[in-house]
Amino acid sequence: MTDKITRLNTTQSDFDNALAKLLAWDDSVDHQVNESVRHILHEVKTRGDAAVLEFTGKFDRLSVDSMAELELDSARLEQALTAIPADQRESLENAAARIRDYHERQNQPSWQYQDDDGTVLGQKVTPLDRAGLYVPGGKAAYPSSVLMNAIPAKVAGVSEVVMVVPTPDGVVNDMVLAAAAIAGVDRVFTIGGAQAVAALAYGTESVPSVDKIVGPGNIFVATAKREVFGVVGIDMIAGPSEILVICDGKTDPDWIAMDLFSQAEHDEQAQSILISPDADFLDAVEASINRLLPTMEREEIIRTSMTSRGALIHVADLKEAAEVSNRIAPEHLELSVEAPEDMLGDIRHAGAIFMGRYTAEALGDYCAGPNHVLPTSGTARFSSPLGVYDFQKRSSLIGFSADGADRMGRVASVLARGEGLTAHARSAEYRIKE
Ligand code: HSO
Ligand code: ZN
Repeated sequence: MTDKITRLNTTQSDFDNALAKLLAWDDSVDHQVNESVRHILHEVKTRGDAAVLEFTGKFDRLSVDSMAELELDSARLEQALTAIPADQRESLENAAARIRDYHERQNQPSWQYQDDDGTVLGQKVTPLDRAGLYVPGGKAAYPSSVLMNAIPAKVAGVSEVVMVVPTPDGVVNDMVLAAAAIAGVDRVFTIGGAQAVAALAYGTESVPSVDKIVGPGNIFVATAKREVFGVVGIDMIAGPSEILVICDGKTDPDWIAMDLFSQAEHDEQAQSILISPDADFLDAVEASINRLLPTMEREEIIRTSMTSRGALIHVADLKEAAEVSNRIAPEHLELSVEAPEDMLGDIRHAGAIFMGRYTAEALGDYCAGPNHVLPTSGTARFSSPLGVYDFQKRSSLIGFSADGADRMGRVASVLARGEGLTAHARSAEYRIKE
């Protein structure tokens, strides 16, 4: 490695600053991107299919006469299932079954309870009618992400999942289509970019408008999602992948090096950090990194990520490791230690926690069962993995008995008059007994 990986030690006097600098993440808005996205949104909103076709011709070099040519029917999805190698199909099916099982446990029932006077209060859970799933084209087209986004929607009870996936130059990824078939995606359009987000948000003659748009995408897609938020719901704006490994120094250093690489290979801006109380172990992992890096297919991406955003951090003990980890609030946290359960109480902010030496984060990316769409860039401080609850909403239920209306009508009346809202007060008072 020409550039070295950053080394930090919690005893160094400028540790706080050094850590803040390491985590700093530039997500400043690019005005040029903003402007072109706004233009695309406006065009699709006002001109529908015609605009989508034009932008698809321009950006994906796909010139077709009608949107019908950009929709793939279920026969095409079934064909993809038979086109991919059998082991890929089996693994997708195996992963899908585990993801489904896990997410089924997230389903929360509606509930009601009754006051003594017969008043009923409760919460009714309803799935969204329609969800839109954005799937990137090209090198970031992950079939696993199709499963992770579409299965929770289906488990939640969403009636129609509409997937969009760009196919630049007409190149279709059969594994993505096979994943869509397995996950139960209802409709697929081969469109992408801001124009696809606009079509899902506003609807066109051919593309139905959805209630929420989920799924990752490039800067144009992310900007478009931000812009249409409010017209539709969105999941989150995902930043680059992150992994934080806390190791007691007793795991094979090669395993840890590869775990760090596993997220670094996603993106030059991905962030892989190792924290350990064992300085010799940090040296050993660094040696593994240097030895293994030239063997990696994505060597250059990993090198850039590891040297620009990666770090090896020496701490006093595992307690301090947990404190530093909470400040980072990583997307993925591996507890590669003897007794991970003992550390759990100290861990407060992490998208997903991987417990023990055998739990490679990569298993979570594909087939453990929990979702791999997780909060990044420190947002695990206040948000959660994508789940069934993201595809449902809750309505409050309120049903007063005559006695309840009498009792609470008096309270409402006083408060309404205090706010100067007489119609509210009288509406409550009509139902008060003489
Ligand atoms: N680690 C990514 C998800 C993914 N990994 C997809 C492999 N394929 C989310 O941070
Ligand atoms: Zn990954």
